[in-house]
Amino acid sequence: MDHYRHATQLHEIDWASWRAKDLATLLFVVKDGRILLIRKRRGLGAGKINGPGGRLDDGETPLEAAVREVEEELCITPLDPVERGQLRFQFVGGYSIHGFVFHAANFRGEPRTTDEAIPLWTPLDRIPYEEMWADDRHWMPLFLEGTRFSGRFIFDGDDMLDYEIETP
Ligand code: 6U4
Repeated sequence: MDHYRHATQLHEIDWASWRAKDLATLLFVVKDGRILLIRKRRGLGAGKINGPGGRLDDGETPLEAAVREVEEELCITPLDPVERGQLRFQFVGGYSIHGFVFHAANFRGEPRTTDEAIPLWTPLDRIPYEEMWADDRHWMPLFLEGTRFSGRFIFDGDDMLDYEIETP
């Protein structure tokens, strides 16, 4: 749906009826004072640092997709992931994506580099926001303190034009 392809501000969108073109996941393992980030090697945001994740396959729940994407990208299995937030992105041009953000305190296996990602264990006070999507610096602190969040964003390519983040 390209209905909002010209929107540059959140108020131009009827968020009650807004539906994203794609559903996607992000999953962050946080353990021993470090967060497991990746250098993403392909897909949307290739070259950026982010969490492992990707688009849902047909019939998958966000939780199932979140676990599968971590297994595919890093060769580990996250244990007992919990959803902590949702991110709604409208891009200028019409693309849109609704992301579900999961937290896991543990995992099985050893993170490995794959075709899709390079694992980066990162101290919590050294998160490289300048190499991440522009929205991340606004919700990651909430995520790390355990506060649930819901964010809406308008992007033009890599540029974030408008945003709002709500907490319960
Ligand atoms: P393809 O290329 O479709 O095989 P797939 O793994 O399905 O790859 P991918 O990795 O392109 O999809 O999925 C998009 C990923 O990018 C999801 O993990 C969500 C993430 N993402 C997209 N926009 C983002 C943004 N503005 N901020 C952010 N993550 C974003 O933190």
